[in-house]
Amino acid sequence: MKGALIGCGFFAQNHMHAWRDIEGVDIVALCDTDDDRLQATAHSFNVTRTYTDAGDMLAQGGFDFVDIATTVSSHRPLVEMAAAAGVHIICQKPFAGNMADARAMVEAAKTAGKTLMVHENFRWQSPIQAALEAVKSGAIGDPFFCRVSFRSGYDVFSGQPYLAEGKRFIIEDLGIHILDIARAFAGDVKQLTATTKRINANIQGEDVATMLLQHHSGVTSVVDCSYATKRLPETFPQSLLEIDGTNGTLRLDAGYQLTVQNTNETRKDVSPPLLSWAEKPWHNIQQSVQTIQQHFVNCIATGTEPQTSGADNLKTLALVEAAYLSAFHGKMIEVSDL
Ligand code: NAD
Ligand code: 89V
Repeated sequence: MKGALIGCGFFAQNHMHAWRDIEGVDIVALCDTDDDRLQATAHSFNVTRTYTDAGDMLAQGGFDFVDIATTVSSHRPLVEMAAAAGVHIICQKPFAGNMADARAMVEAAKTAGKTLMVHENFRWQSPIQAALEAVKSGAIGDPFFCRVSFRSGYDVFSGQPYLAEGKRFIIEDLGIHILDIARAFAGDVKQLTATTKRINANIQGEDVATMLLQHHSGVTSVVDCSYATKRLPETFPQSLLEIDGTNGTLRLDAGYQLTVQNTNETRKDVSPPLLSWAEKPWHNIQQSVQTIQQHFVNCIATGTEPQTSGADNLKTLALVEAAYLSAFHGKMIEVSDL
């Protein structure tokens, strides 16, 4: 399978390492509007076809899919162009800045008959997958309460300076992952209430968000995120879990420690492996990049819908919109209204 990457920035380097390790995939072309980044990535990964214009690259073709690793404002035009060119698409999160753009992208891929997957990788992290497996096996009975928590003081702005500049920050960038994890455990959401705060005076958006979700399944979830939490040991980028079920409890604690209590107690270290190209503390995220990209390839090969498809991601994105609306208006939001 041949692929092309659009956007050769900070996070795309992880995509490229992961593609290199996925059997049967060859990235044959790269595109970035910034020629320095483009050439540096082409040199690192030995790719000869380089473009500063995605339209030119798509017009020349010669690949089965594009991997869009740009920031959100370019996603809709790039996805629509790729769909019109008749290639499969994997696109980074946040999928879109609003629901209308997201729906248009899903429609474009559907019309083209091509797979569109969102690179929503947090649910693919191996510690989260281990917890999902335990819950799905019935180890704690039927869940009725779920907390997904991400609290950190890590300086994300040095690697991703744009995160300090947008009016929206933590819900759109990070909360989106944490909300998606809540969906993976408890299903789709009926109602959502949120509060937000900005603690860091040097950024434009909110860096603390606390969300209360009522799922259609009857589960209540608390999803809380903060980049203003100065605590040692620093847990970036771990998502911690507390899930209570009718027959027991599951906890994913700091340091990737998974505990399941029912009639017995089992404790497991579910630390992610450190891939050869990865570095701590990002290794958890980096491994999930490899897993999600492998999932994309498998889905194309078997003609199946990816778990985190564009259509599926509309439901995660709706929670982001609901959270901002709820925090702004100070009221509970019916998610189906979005
Ligand atoms: P970045 O700014 O470092 O890189 C983006 C690159 O895209 C830049 O080099 C830019 O020149 C290029 N670009 C922008 N528009 C383009 C266009 N129309 N055509 C070609 N190139 C274009 O950003 P980043 O930190 O690498 O983030 C990229 C995306 O990845 C963001 O959406 C971010 O939210 C996401 N991200 C995801 C994770 C995760 O774990 N899933 C982690 C970090 C970042
Ligand atoms: O995963 C992300 O989207 C990143 C980070 C973990 C820093 O929030 O932007």
